[in-house]
Amino acid sequence: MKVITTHNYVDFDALASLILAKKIFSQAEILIPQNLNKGVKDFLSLYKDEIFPMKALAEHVVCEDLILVDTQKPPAEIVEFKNGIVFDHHPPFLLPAGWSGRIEAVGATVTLLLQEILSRKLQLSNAERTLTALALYTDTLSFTTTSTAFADIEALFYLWENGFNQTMLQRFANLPLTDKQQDILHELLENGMVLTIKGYNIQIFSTRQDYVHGVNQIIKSLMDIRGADCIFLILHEKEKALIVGRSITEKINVGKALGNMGGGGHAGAASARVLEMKLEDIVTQLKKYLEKNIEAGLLAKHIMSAPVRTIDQMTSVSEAEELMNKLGHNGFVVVDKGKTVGIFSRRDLMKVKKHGLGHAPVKGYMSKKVLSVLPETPVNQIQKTMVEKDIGRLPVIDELGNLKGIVTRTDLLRVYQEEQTRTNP
Ligand SMILES: [Mn+2]
Repeated sequence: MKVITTHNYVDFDALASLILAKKIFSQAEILIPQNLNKGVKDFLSLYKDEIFPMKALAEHVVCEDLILVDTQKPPAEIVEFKNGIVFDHHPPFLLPAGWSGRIEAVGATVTLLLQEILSRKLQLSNAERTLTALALYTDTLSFTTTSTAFADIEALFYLWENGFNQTMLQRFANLPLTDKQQDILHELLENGMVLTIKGYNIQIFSTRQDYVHGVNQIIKSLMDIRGADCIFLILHEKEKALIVGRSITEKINVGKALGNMGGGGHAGAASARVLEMKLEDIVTQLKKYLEKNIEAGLLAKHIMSAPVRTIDQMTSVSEAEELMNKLGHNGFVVVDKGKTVGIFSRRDLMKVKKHGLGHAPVKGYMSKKVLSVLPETPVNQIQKTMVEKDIGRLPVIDELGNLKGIVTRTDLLRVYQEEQTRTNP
């Protein structure tokens, strides 16, 4: 007997991978784990007749070939098998000894299986393409996770070229929160703990439930509402807990953080089950790990431009304009006896020019509320300040009041550009 199966709490990527694997291994039988995500359950109740029939994964399965998709760990029900074949996109990206298949860093397992199907010139039905699209969109959070790869976009391209049901995609990929999920979300929002570690905003939420339906959606809502860089959600009952982590920065690897507690997953999404651990101990252990392992991001002093070209507050507006044009700057830090007293920008210049006051000193027209940052301020905090206060340049001033440099939007963009080149060579 040949068996295709996947991980428990079947999500769309797992379900679609079962179906796509069946196309390739047509002699094999799909055995689907008992617990299905809500969206998957709803999808199956609609599409039951259009996709391959599936039997439930029951206890004590002995088989010849085991085809595992979207996971590398055989379910406990599989007691014996001879040949292991795996298609997965979770780390480690290394086939276990004696296994065949593909384990690669892509956004969804369906991407790998679709490549196999296309290379064999096999066809997909509209229902199968719709399911594959659902897997791609949900597993990559609409192509925004850092694990999203070019191959996922190629898969998407194929699906768009050949067509799928977009109404179904919309219906299932953006499932609104159920009443129960909303209740839990509200409860979580009330007890969240906010930590700032090396400039990153990390939030830890917990609830006394051993299982919550649609935990991914709840975390996504928490991320959206609270704007965190990284979130941990702890579902605990007595001394058992499920910890789920999400991170939107490559500097915080939740896969490693939860791997440290016996779990695993991707850098951006992971989970761990722990036994015999109190909530306080879990939080303490997480904090300790993060404090030790989060790489400090870039700081103001690393990206600022220095030395800063300043002008005295008595400089005339027209002189300042001339300097802007000559040096190609869009603003100057204004000083009085070496002390920073304001910023005179091109925006301020435009306002004065309307009134024909070129001879007047910049002192009267500069922005006097100068927000500044310390040389040690992390870049992500600088970005938040710039966005929230809508300012394009921040002087970097040390504790003694000395002007050390300036950070502009251009500096920030350059940092993101460099980061991107590093992740997508
Ligand atoms: Mn997956």
